[in-house]
Amino acid sequence: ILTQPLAWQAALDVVVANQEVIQTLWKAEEYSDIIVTGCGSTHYLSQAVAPLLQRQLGRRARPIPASELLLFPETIIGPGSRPLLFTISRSGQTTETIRATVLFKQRYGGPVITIGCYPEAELVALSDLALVMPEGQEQSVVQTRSFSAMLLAAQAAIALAHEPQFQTMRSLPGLGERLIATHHDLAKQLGGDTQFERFYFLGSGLQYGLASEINLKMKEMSLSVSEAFHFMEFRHGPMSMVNEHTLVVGLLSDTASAHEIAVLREMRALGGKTLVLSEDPIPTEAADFQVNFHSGLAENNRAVLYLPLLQLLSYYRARTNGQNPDHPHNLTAVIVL
Ligand code: F1P
Repeated sequence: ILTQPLAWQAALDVVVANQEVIQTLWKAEEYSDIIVTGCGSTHYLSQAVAPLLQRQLGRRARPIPASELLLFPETIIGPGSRPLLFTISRSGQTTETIRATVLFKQRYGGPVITIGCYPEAELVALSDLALVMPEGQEQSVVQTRSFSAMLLAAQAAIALAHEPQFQTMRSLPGLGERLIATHHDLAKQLGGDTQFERFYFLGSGLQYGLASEINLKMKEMSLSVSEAFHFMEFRHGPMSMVNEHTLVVGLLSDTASAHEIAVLREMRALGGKTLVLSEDPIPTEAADFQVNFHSGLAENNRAVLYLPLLQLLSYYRARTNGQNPDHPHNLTAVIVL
């Protein structure tokens, strides 16, 4: 978790090395829309990448779990549509992702991009363009460094559609180092706080995918009660679970933060504690704990920044619960059928 900024630098280097081919692909007219796919963590990564693609490239983009694309392709790809497939997989060996890609190529024939961490993987061989970062590899079953390196590679590749935005992202490895150094203690304190029995992670827009991923970290590493919701959705039922033993973690967006802060204020009034991650400070009546770290980057480009801290929160919670955070119950690093 702590070495992630090194993998981020590698991710930026891989994107720079493929700059021309990426920019050509973004402008190509051979595809009409984009399907982003993966499994588990890499499906959640797809949920962050698809909104970014749609926002930055102006093309329709949807995140679909690889198993759904494999088993129900006709419910996803409509008649006359000519999609590009954007696959994400740490191992590049997950059966559903590979089979969905093979089916996609046979049936629809559109271009395939993949992001992963293993150059020799089957998925890499199946793709027209592969952005591969061996520096993202990790021994842990749980995806941490790999996830943020793959997210950053996707964000940076998409930012290349608007060159000046890409340039701002070069500061991310340094910012990440600083953020970890300044806020590690808070993650440790909250992860070790046994008053918390339930964790809710809230994020909207592209942050929803990250909230979902961090919820998964908390669940698989520490076996705690943990869920992710879109900010406003949380008020439509799930908030009945909020009590004084609840930590609600909010990942604020750039464009809807007033609504998001209102939800957090409401959760505090119900007795929950809140941890807020944002670019600028928010009113103290909405936050028990705040991580405001002014990066100067737009949400589209900085999303990766807070991940190490939230992974650390799950790590310390796992230690507090007596779990081995590297080896969750019932889980292996790659799921092959
Ligand atoms: C997908 C995945 C991982 C998860 C677990 C099982 O792997 O769901 O996200 O941590 O280890 O497999 P991949 O396709 O990204 O390699």
